[in-house]
Amino acid sequence: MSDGAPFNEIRGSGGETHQQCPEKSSQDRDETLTTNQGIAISDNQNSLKSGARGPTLLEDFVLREKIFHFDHERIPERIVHARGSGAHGYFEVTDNLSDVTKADLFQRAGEKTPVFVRFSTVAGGAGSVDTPRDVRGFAVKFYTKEGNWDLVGNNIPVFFIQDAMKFPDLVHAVKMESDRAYPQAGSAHDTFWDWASLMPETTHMLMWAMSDRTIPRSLRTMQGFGIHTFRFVDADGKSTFVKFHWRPKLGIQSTVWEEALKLQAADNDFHRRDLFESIAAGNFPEWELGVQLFDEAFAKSLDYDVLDPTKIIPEEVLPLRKVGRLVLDRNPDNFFAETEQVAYCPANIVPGIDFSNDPLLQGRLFSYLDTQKSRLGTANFHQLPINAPKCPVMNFQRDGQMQMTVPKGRANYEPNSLAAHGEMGGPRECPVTGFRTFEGQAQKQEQGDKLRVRAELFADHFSQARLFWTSQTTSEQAHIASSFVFELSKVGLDQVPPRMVANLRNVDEALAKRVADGLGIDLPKKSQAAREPVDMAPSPALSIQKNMIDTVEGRKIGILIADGTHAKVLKSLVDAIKKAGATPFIVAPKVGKVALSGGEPIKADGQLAGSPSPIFDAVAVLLSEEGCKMLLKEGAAIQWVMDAFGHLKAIGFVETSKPLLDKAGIEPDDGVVSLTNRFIEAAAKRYWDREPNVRMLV
Ligand code: HDE
Repeated sequence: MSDGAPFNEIRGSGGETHQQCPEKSSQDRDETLTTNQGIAISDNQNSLKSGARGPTLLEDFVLREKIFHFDHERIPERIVHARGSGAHGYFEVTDNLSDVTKADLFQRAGEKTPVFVRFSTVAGGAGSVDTPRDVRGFAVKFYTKEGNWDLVGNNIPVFFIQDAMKFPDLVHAVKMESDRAYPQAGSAHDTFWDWASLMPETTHMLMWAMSDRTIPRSLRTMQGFGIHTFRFVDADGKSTFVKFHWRPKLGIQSTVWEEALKLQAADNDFHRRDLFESIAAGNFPEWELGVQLFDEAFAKSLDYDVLDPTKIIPEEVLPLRKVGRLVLDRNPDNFFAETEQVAYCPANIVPGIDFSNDPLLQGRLFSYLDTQKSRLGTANFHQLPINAPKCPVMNFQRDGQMQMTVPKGRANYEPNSLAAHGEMGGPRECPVTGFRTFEGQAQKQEQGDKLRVRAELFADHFSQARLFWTSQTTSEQAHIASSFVFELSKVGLDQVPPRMVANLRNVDEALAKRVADGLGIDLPKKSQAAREPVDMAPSPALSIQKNMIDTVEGRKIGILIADGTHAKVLKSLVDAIKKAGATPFIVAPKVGKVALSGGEPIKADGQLAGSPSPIFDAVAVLLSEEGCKMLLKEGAAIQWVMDAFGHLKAIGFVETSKPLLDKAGIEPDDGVVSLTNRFIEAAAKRYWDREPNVRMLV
């Protein structure tokens, strides 16, 4: 049924109920429901029976096919990064990179390459929530003219481990515990901290994980990183090391922990919804791609190893070169076909890009293709529309389950002499344009005996954890210390928190003391560092708060109204919000019809109980004296204002709403403004200074 007309219920002669398409006795073939074999279906309501009350017949191929297909709709979820949200878009080069790479996609400023991006949480299952404390995946598939390049990164520039050998242990430890199957999507439990505290190389990443980086406000306001050192290779075969950085145009924004917790209750799909709605509304999320470029000599000059994925190169030491922008401008047509079936793989690279010897990266090169065969069920998953390159694919690989292509001729081997004798000979390798692994001198030097070891500088586990700590604002440090306390307080194994705090003493004594105090345990003896940490100059680029952009663009502002709210005031606020590039969302105790004073009744966007203030970036309270009086007795309204205040958001109000603010215990500060005033300007910020008045952080 393409016209969406309702079905009529018709009584059959035997009293049986069935439904038919109204009016139409015949219709276009391309509108007709069919089986998978293309057979037109006459009745999609009733199975075939022997008599109206008789048994269903095995003969009913329409029913059997429908149920068979339904039975097999689910596929295995990803072992990690199972919950994700994706979007289509493009990458546009703004600065041609031909001086360092021959990769075709970077050659011409202004040129656009189509992309599909998938963001994900790591630990939770596909049906888990969007806002746990967790690292976020940031995977980009570039459909270049030279084949697919996948930059499969995260929103944190370092990783927990240095060697792929430890990945299954990390994932087993962090995912739900294997006997009890909880927690579903978070690291605050015994096995994760037991393992992490025994693995000092995790310390740098733990600092990031305990910071506000892992509770992003939206997927649109996260940074992304390729993490590993990769190589660019130019047309002459010269190699330059490269690290990739995505920077959100709207700046980084995170939530506060309590807000993230409340968001889980308010909207399990908070990030997915935000991404989808923003794109649908034409507010296209955008990032800038920056690269850090360096050579062997620079790498050797550092106190740490650029092959170690637990290390960054501070931007103040090696600034970013801006090379392009990523814009997401189209939602998937179908979540399963695209977001679920997309298969990223760090081994998908194009000529001009190459790997480094980072032992974590090297292990990843094996894992993704391998897991995708088991997840997608066939070695031919590269033929799915979302995975298929947008350039020709020609080779002699044949057959396999779900083969979608129909190769012609009998040339399925190489070399062959068929072409010379009038038959199709098939494709040939090309030494000029084909991918050649970088063979440089330096690469050759990295050889030696076969050893299960790590390079010497990998042993420094704490210098950069300290660098991260010293680069944060006072408020961010309090968040980190409090997160350690929260997570470790969930650990029931008594040996674990002291072991973790013993490691933290190598990062910063004050941090360790705060965590020990917060947990109410004695300060343990400092753990023995494998290599003594060194002090590094703080890197302001590592702080979220130092780099926030004060703007309401792309944000959502909640407006609480009730019967009696003044129509004119509401309209002027809505207009001002829209003008500033934000989205107004009207909340009322009854959603259907709100009687405004001096205007027509309106329908609200959300009902008060279902639209708590954590889902907004700032709020305004527009109640008449009567409306306010009524809501003074409504816990959800008091909580609405109280949460906005507690989550450090701006609150705009009209004078008649003041009793509600008073009842919610709102104390005046820069972020609490009268609506005649500078509300839009105030809404562009979070009020970190307010925090010590609203919660006890350690
Ligand atoms: Fe992954 N990772 N990973 N990972 N990873 C997967 O591949 C793996 C690592 C990342 O949206 C899996 O198709 C190993 C670092 C993202 O579909 C799997 C190691 C980084 C995604 C896998 C790592 C990532 C994955 C699971 C250590 C940041 C989601 C399903 C050697 C640079 C991609 C799949 C998507 C997914 C293995 C470490 C990012 C099992 C073995 C470091 C964003 O193959």
